[in-house]
This record gives sequence, structure tokens and C-alpha cells, in this order.
Amino acid sequence: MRCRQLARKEPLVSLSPDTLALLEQQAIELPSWAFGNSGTRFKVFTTPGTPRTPEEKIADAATVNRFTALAPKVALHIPWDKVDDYAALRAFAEDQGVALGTVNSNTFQDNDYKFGSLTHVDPVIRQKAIDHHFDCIDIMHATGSQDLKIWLADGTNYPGQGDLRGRQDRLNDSLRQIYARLGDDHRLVLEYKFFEPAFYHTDVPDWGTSYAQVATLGDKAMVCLDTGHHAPGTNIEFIVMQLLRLGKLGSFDFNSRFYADDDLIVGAADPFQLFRIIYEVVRGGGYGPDSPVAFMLDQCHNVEDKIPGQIRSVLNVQEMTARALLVDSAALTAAQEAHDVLGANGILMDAFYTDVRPDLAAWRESRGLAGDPMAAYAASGYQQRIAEDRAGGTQLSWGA
Ligand code: AOS
Ligand code: ZN
Ligand code: ZN
Repeated sequence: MRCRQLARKEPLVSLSPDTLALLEQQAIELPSWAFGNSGTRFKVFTTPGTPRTPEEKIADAATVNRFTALAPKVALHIPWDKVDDYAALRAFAEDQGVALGTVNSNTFQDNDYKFGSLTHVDPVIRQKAIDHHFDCIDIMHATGSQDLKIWLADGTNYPGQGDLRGRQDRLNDSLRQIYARLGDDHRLVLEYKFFEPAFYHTDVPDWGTSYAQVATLGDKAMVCLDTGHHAPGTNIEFIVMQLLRLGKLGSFDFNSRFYADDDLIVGAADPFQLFRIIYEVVRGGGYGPDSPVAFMLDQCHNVEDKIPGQIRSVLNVQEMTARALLVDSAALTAAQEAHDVLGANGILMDAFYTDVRPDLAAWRESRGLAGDPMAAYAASGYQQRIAEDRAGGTQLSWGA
């Protein structure tokens, strides 16, 4: 058995032109709601300069893109980003240099949905939830969006409260109707979450249920994996591998968690987990413009400034992608097939421990961007400007 770690003398060469060419293709979609005020159930702290309109949220997202060249799309949430004219909103976004991305539906803020939405026993309420998705699809035609993302708050709090099987059957019927309404270029992505706001059961608790549902719909239906929606200790990269293997990984909602659905900055809690996830994405053919996998953030910034919070997030994703692209896959396969347990592990760890930040900063500068986007943003005066300009009006909250 060869000890690869001891044999190596020279430091790893970081980013090759091939790796940089792959990084050039990185596109991360920002959630509009990350720019609104958010909080815990104890307090929502406001931030000076928080947007008052969907347009201002888009302008802030475009600012993140200007400093990083990593975030060319903004995801919308309906009705939080409701406007009269979505074609005009699209034109506004394009003027700012970004496109409108995933449309997120919302069936969790209306009294009618107290006992469910797409799973509801009452056909009138279930139809209302289906119709909301039809409205979202109409909006997607106007915005040029590809993905309709469905996350459901549906579930129950007590054993016996609902008929688990009946709810699953109604969900499938509702999803079939929504799927039938999609445009040719549209996709439906179904997000799963094992708890909250319902605590005994949720109707789409795990990747298997999401997969079982979308598999009955057709090729345009995929699974959305939110990194904060798993039980502690879950091997998320295994799920990534399996969904890619099945051709059903449609998108990520990236964020970090320490305890529950914390929605903290991606890569902040566990950069190694993010690395492992992105390595499996790359390994499974899920990276790049031709892949079906959309990289989205789903985060809230409760105490930190929102724009730098998003800048840090996309940089974290870029750094872990660069490290994942550094894995010597030929050597890894050879070590795996030789049952060189520690050698194989060492190859992965070599890539993870490579500090790519200086290389990425130099590469950014070579492309006319600031080497340190966080510092450049802080020095730009944008934060002060929006704090002054947006002094009047009502700042938007996460759910508005
Ligand atoms: C909820 O926990 C989910 O992560 C959803 O993606 C949700 O739509 C998003 O947090 C914005 O409401
Ligand atoms: Zn999510
Ligand atoms: Zn969530």
C-alpha cells in the first residue's frame, strides 16, 4: 500500500485553467427574501436600507452579482414579490444585469391552509391551492422563469389527526394537475422537509417521498434538496448521489444549520459538509450550465447585513466548488479500487484542505472584479446610499 500523504513533498498546485474554466460557469440563484428583514419568533431586527419593494430586492441581488459575477438570477416568492406587471419586473431585472429565476409558491400564510393546502380534504381549499400554482405558472411565462418550486407546510401535529395515506393521494392528484399546466420549458421542483411547521408528520418529509411523488409526474418534475431539512447526522451527499443517479436532482436550497432549519449562511456551520455535497454534485455530472441542477440559496440574515451576507454565501459556494474540482478523481478511483482506505480519504482531504482563496482573488482581479468582494462592497458606499435613500416607506419583512 502506497502512502500518498507521506510521498507528497510539493504543495498542491491550486487552480488550473481547466478548473477556472469550470468555475467561470458557476451560477448561483439568490432568494429575493434574503434581502428582506427576518428574525426569530422572538424579534425581527430591522436593517437600515432594507428594500421596500420587489424592485429594490432585485437591485440588491444585482449588487451581489456585480461584486462577485456569481449570482446572475433572483428567485421570486409569490405573493411576497407580487407586482402588477411581471414583464416590467423582468425588464427591470435585466436592466440590472440579472434574470428572474425560480418562482416559489406560498400556501402557508393563509388561514384557509390551517389544515393543509395541496393535501386538504376540502376540495374548495385544495382547488384554491392548485389555482395559486396556476397563477405562479402564468407569472413564470411573463418572467421567463424555468422552475416552479413547491414547498408545503402541510402536515399534522398529532397521531391520528389526519389520514396519512389520503393526504398523500390528494397531494399526488394536486401535483398532477399543476404539472399538466407547466409550459414546455418549465419544471416543477418539490422540496422536502421532515418537520416544521407540522411536528408529527409532514406530507413531504424526505427525498424518498419527494422522489416517489415527482416520479409519477414526468421528466419535468424533480426534487429540491434544502441542506437544512434533514435530521442531524444525515449523510446529505449520499442523497445527492442517489438523486443524481436517478436523474431527479433538480435544485438545491443551500444554507447552514446548527440545530434545525436555521437558514444561516451556507458553508458557515460546516464547510466540510458543503465540500462533500459539491464533490458528489461534480462526481455525478450535476455541475455546469448543461446540468439540470440549479444552485439556489435559501437563507435569512437576521443580525448581519443582508448584501454582504449574500456575498459571503456565494463566495463560500465558489470556494467549496473550487476545492471539489481539485479532487484528483483518477487517483481517488485507483485508491478506492485498491481498497486503500486511508489513501482514498487522504486524496479527498488534500483537496478540502487546499486554501483556494488567494487563487480565486487573483482570478477575480484578472476578470476585472475586486479580489476581495466583501471589502469592495464595504468600500463602495452602496450600504450607506440605500440606508439614506430608503429611509421612507415600509421595509419589507421576510414574509412580505
Ligand atoms: C421552508 O422551510 C423552505 O425552506 C422553503 O424553501 C421556503 O419556501 C423558503 O424558506 C421561503 O419561504
Ligand atoms: Zn428551502
Ligand atoms: Zn427551510
